[in-house]
Amino acid sequence: MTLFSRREAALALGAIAATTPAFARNRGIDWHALGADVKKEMAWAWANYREHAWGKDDFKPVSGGSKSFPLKDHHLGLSLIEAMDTLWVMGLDQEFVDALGWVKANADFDVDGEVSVFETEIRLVGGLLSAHHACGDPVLLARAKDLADRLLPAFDTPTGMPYRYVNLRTGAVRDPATNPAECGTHITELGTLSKLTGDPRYFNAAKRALVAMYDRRSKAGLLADKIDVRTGEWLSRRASIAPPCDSYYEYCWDGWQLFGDRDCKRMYDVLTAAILQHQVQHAGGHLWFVDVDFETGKTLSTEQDELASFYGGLLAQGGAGATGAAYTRAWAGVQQKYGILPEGYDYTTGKPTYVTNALRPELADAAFNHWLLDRRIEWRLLGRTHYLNMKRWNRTRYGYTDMADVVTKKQTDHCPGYWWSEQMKYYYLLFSDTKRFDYKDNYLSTEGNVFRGFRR
Ligand code: DMJ
Repeated sequence: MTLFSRREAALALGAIAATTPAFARNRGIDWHALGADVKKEMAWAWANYREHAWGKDDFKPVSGGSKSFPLKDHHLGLSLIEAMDTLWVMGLDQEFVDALGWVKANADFDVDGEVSVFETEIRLVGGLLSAHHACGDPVLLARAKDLADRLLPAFDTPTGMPYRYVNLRTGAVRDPATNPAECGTHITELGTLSKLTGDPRYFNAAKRALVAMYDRRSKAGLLADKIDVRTGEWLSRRASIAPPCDSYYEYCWDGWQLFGDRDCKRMYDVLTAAILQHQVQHAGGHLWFVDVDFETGKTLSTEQDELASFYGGLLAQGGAGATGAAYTRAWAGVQQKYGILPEGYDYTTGKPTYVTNALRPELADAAFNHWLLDRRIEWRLLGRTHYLNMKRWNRTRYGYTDMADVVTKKQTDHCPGYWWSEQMKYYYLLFSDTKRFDYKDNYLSTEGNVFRGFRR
C-alpha cells in the first residue's frame, strides 16, 4: 500500500524544496518577531524617558536623570528629536505625535550658548529633517532651517572649512583647529535643507568645506587629522579612517548617493584608493586599517577604534564589497570575544586598549549596510548578536546604558542621543521588513537619520 500517489509525492517534495531553502536561509529565526521585540524595547525605553526626562537631552537610565548636550547647561530635546523618525518607522505613531507636539511647543534654539557645529548638525538638524521626511510637517522644516542658520556663521572662514564651535544666539565662533569629520559631515543635512527650501546657501557652504579639505590631501592622496580653518595648514600628520576623520569619507560617498554629485563621487574614489593602498594590513587571517603618516604612508599605530567599525559597510557601498566584508568580519571576531566591542583594540596584542563602550552603533550600522546591498543572512545574524548582547548587558532599570568595562560588563548611567536614532533603527529595519521603508531606494545619514526612503 502506498501512502501517497506519485503526483502527491511529487507535490510534497516540491513543497519541501520550496520551503527548505527559505527555512535554511532564515536559520530557523523568526526575524519579524525579532523586529517586534526591538519595537517593544524602544516603546518601553521611550515611556521611561517620557516619564523621567521628557524633552531633556541625554537620558540617565539608571537614576532617571538627564544631562544636557550639546549645550553645557541647557536642554534642547536632543533624545526626543533623535528618536522621532525611529518612532515613526516602527509605527509608534502616538509617541511620534507626542514628540511632534513637544517640538512645536518647546523647541527653541535662540540660546546664548556654544555648541559643536558637527554634533548639532548631524543630530539636531538631521533629526528634525528626518522627522520632516516622515510626516511632512512644515514646522519641523522651519525649526531645522532656524537651527542651520545659527550654524552657518561657522563656515564663514578664508578656507570655507568651519570653526568647531558657534554660539547659537550671537554667532561667535571658536576653535579653528578642526579635523576631517567635523569639517566635512554637513553636506547631506545642509543639502537636504537647500533642496527643501530652494536656498542653495546651505549646500554650497557644506560642499565648499568638503572640497577645501580634499584639495589639501597629500601627494599620497591621504588626509591628516588636524587642520587650521583660517590658513588651511595641516596641524598633524596622522591619516586614519577612525575619528576624527571617519564620517568625512562617508559624506563624500553620501553626497553622491543622495544628490548624485559627481565631485563627491570622485573625491570618495580618489581618497578611498589611497586608503586601500596605504592603510590596509592583514594579520591572523583578518584585515585591518592602520594609522599612517599622511605623506610617507609609514605605519604610526595598529590600534583600532570601535568607531571605525562602520567602515566596512561604507566600502561595500562604494563598490569594494570584499574588502569591506573582510573588515566587518574582523570586528565581528572581536564582538565574539567580548560580547560588546571595546572602544579600543589592538590586533597585534589581541587586547583591548580601551575597555569602555558608549552604547555604540557602528557594527550594527555596517551589518545593515552590507545586508541592504547583498541580503546575506550573515549580516542579519551579526546584527542579531549585536542586539541580543546589548539586551543582555546594556539593559538597565529605565532603558539602555553605556558600559564602563566590556570585560567585567560594568555599566554606567548614560544613554547617548544616537541610541534612539541609530542602532534601534538599524535593528528594526534589518529584522522587520517594514512597509514604511523602501529597502531598494533610501538614504540614512551618519546619525541614522532617514532623508530618503520613508513610505508614508
Ligand atoms: C554618532 O554620533 C555618529 O555615527 C557619528 O558619525 C560618530 N559616531 C556616533 C556614535 O558612536
